Amino acid sequence: MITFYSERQLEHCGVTEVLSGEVVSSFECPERVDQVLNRLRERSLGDILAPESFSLDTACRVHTPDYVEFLQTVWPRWHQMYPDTTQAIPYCFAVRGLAPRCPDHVEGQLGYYSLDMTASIVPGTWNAIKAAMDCALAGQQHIAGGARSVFSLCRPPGHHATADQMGGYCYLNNAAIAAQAYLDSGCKKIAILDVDYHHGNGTQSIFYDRDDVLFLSLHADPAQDYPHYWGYADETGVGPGEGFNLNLPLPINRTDWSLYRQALDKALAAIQSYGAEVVIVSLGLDTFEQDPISFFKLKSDNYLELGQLIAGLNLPTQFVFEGGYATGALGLNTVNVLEGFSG
Ligand code: Q9C
Ligand code: ZN
Repeated sequence: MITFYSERQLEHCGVTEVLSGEVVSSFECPERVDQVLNRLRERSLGDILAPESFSLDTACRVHTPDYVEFLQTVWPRWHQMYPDTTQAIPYCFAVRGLAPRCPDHVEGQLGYYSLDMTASIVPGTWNAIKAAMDCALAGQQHIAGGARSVFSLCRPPGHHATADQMGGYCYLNNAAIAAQAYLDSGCKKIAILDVDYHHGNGTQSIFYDRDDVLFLSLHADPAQDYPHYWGYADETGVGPGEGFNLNLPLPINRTDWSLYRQALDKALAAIQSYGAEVVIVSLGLDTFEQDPISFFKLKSDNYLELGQLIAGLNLPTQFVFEGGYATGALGLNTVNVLEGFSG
């Protein structure tokens, strides 16, 4: 299996985030991809290629152009206003009750275009976001060209990003952009299977009123964990999208492989009856038992089986990297999914 990866993705390195009210170092760090790359090379999974540079047209079909423009320009604007700081973090928000008006001030815009405080901006953030998107689109082209599978090693991740808001370490929604590219090149039905520990609220919201993308997510019950406001089982889509959104929330304290697998079976059956032409897997590895910010109990061997079960769909499959913060085992767990898939 070929991997698409660009070193430019290392240019984003958040400094700090707030966890349980305390300021800590960012969990979403460049070391994550180093671990995955090391393991990919060790196990000789396949070539690791740098993607070409794509235009922003497809991104602007799933995101608003003003949001994409904001992402490109926010760092220089912030830096000009606050030259002695090392990162921009949103901290005032267009919360309920306030007029949804986009202000001129960079500090106000950070909140306007954010869901939470975890999407920090440093000088290299845009380069990394753009390179991650390029990996997603290069992977899409590879599958469209006839490959059975591909791994888009995207970082920063994407599945929390909505049409016009960043959050949960996500800026551009890499999986959604790939899905749109398949549709624009003639596919009619795409499934996005999101196995990250957290609900893929961004992907859900982008395709919520559409029937050309079936979105399925297995995740921590939003009543118990981030992203808190989305991910319930009764969110099934709206209008033409009704019935094309499947949330499978799982209890945070007793989800091990056997419980996880039951939900996965439901999701795989739904993909089959939908008749998807391509599956995009939003591949988060934060379901791992040792993940520092999550509570599921999956073990490293379970990821081999996860890959095997996805392969059972017998569909062209694009893996798009999302979360996973137990850096020590992240390479092993990621490559286990890919090897399990390849057989
Ligand atoms: N108490 C991804 O995995 N903070 N994003 C959670 C938990 C945000 C995770 C705090 C976690 C975002 C792509
Ligand atoms: Zn996650």
